[in-house]
Amino acid sequence: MRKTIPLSAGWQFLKKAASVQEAVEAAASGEAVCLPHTWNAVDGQDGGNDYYRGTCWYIRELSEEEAAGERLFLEVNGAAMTADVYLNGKMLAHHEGGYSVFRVELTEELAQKNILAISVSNEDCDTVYPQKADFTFYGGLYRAVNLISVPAEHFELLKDGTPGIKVTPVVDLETKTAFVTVETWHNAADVKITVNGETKTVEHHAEFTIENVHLWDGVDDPYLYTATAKLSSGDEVSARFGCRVFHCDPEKGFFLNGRSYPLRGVSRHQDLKGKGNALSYEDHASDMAIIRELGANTLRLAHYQHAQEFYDLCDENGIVVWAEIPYITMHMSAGRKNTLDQMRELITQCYNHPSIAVWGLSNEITAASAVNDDLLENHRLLNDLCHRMDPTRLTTMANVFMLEIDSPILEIPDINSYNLYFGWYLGELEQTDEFFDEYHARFPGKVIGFSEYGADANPAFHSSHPEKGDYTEEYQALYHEHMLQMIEKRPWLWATHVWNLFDFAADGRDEGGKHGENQKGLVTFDRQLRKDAFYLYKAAWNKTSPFVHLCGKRYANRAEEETEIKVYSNLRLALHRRYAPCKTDREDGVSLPYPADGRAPDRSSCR
Ligand code: GCB
Repeated sequence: MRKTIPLSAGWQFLKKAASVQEAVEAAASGEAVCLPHTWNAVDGQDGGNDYYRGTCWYIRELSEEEAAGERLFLEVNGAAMTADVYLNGKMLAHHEGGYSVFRVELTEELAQKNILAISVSNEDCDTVYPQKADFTFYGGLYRAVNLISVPAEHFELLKDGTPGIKVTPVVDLETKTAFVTVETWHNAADVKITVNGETKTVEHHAEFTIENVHLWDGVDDPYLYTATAKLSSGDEVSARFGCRVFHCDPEKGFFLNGRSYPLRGVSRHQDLKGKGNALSYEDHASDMAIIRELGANTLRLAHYQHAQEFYDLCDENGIVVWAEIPYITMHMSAGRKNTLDQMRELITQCYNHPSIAVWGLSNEITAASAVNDDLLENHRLLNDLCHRMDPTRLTTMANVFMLEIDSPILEIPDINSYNLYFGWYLGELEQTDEFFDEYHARFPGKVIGFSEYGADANPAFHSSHPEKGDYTEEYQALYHEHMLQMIEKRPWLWATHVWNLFDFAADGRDEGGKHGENQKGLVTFDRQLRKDAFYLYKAAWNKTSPFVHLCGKRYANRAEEETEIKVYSNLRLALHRRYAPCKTDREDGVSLPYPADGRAPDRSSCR
């Protein structure tokens, strides 16, 4: 039988670089911490770009009961950014990349008394991504660490953090049939694989046919099947999977299960005010609840591999996902291996998630680097790796606005996307429309999307005359009103992702009345406040929960005689008019919300 023991409590934390011997000796003087943990929860969020980037130690003794089992593995779900694992003073593993799962076998080194010591570093270097980007590179063991004990005959645990089982459903929509291939990796003679009530005993892989298949059909019906694989030793693994087909059309956008399904949503970073990236399952689940409230049907999980439990939530909620590695902003000539390693791990670990539709090769990689041979070659290798490992999904890239639309790099991925900030960092809102129209006219056969757009807003900042760069909630709302219309007129945009659903930590920032935060979120960093623009998208996307939102309720001190009351609603009628403070001529003193000039409400601007 397989047993998984979470190692959350009982760690001693040392915030210093040291040899393993020194660290173990000093452990008692360290700080007692529980996982998940980051050492940058405070200094990574308070501005100044001065958060601790260095090496720290996590030390813990394993109890006799924990160290039992025929074969014992340590599973680390996220160690940012690099980690060395030691058992009883001996180094057993080194891992580079802060966002993927890795495992280490401990069995051979187990003794009477077992001291586990993990050094983790988020120090800057030129080989591991990310190094330059607009978010805090939190350090720590910020996801779960588990012990997994398995019998001698067991499923593979080591190779690239594999789940040991890979499920590939191919769907024929006409006959409503799914052909499901299940591959497994193990050291036993055979394996029993079960899908949809049917069991086959095979060496490693089996094929199944599901008639009258229940599709994984996006937010409306994200149906999941389960494949289970069992060895005679009792070791067992399983994977949920979804049967769906999708494709992109340069003229018509994204299709799910044969019907047009425009992907309209937001991006998400994995951090929270006061907690950094050390999130609990409840934190992930409450983020997902906000995404469902908004009515988004797609998420770009930027800018790195997110937690397995979050991809699970996307599977369960029918959210179509763009998954990516942190190959971002600046190409490093010594970083090629790391991009390939992180992509291999991402695909190995996330392959079974039906929510994932595309693999993102890089983000704004030409922002601080030239399009040279080395960068192109790196992208070709990544693209080929994705196709080799996963012929069922598309590759994509998020390109920076100044990248020429005929750049050779755009030839590499299957489909493309641009991050554009016209109307915020530069230019006018309408330049976004012009940009996409020009692209579409010049390359009518190419699929293009809008991978990032947004404007910062501090919900304490207000104006009756909002302007680009003023950080007001009102400008953010105007910005998004424009973008929403721009998008609605261009159904060929295969996916659009607001940057960002939540404000997030970027310790290098100091602007808009806040230190260390990017405030392009539709929701604040602590998730406590939905900015007005949130309701604009909710009105457009949420078809199930009727609501009316009056904008500007935080704009308390208004100087003008007439004030603007803007309403966002997903009900059929919403008014947008200027009203004067009401004077009443009714006997009962009730004020009626009529316009200042006494005319009947103008319904021409109804959405
Ligand atoms: C971008 C980046 C993203 C930043 C964003 C911004 O293009 O991809 O990481 O946070 O712009 O807000 O400037």
